[in-house]
Amino acid sequence: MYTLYYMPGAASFVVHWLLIDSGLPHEIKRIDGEAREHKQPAYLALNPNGVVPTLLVDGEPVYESAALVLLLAARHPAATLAPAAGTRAQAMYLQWMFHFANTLQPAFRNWFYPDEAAGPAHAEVVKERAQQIIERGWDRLDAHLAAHGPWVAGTALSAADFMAVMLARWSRNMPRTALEWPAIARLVTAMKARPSFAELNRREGLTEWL
Ligand SMILES: N[C@@H](CCC(=O)N[C@@H](CS)C(=O)NCC(=O)O)C(=O)O
Repeated sequence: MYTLYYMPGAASFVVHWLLIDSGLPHEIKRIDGEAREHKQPAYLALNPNGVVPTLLVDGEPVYESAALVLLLAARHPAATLAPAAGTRAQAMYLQWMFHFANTLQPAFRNWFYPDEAAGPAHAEVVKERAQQIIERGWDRLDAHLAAHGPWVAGTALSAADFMAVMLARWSRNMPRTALEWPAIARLVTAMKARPSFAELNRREGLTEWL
């Protein structure tokens, strides 16, 4: 049994999606962002960074969404969401998961929290730079999918596809959404067709980008 601490549509989205898609027993606990519950001592004891997601794994808290994606895929091989060790598919899977986590996610953080990096006086320039990094990320992902896809790890679906779609979703109100890139749009369409996607949105109470 897993327990996921989440906020609707946040970085917890991909973890929640994998739990549903793989049919893993879990419960969810919604964090009240407005009340800043994620900055209160009870939550900070689970995740000292004060962000979501946190997942209780065998009763112990684990955080960082990308780590949780890799962890769930590794712990549940029957779901076949992690390519076999030593394969080219595994190399692509790990490369893109780390690229998502190290480059795209921090850029989205800057886009959504532009005051954080250098204070409110520099928010506009931070956002501008974040947009450039994100769009360059879509260029690269799109080219990769067109050449090696249709999935992030090549010819088979993996947990990295769920991560890619969460990030694409975050771009929905940006000047250029990820759906402007054709190979990414095809991936998103295929992933959205999974019944788990509708169920996830229903459970998180999300009505946009369905
Ligand atoms: N690297 C972290 C980032 C998590 C993160 O930034 N979560 C955001 C939502 S997407 C959050 O909790 N924001 C609330 C806040 O920072 O106050 C992860 O991937 O788990």
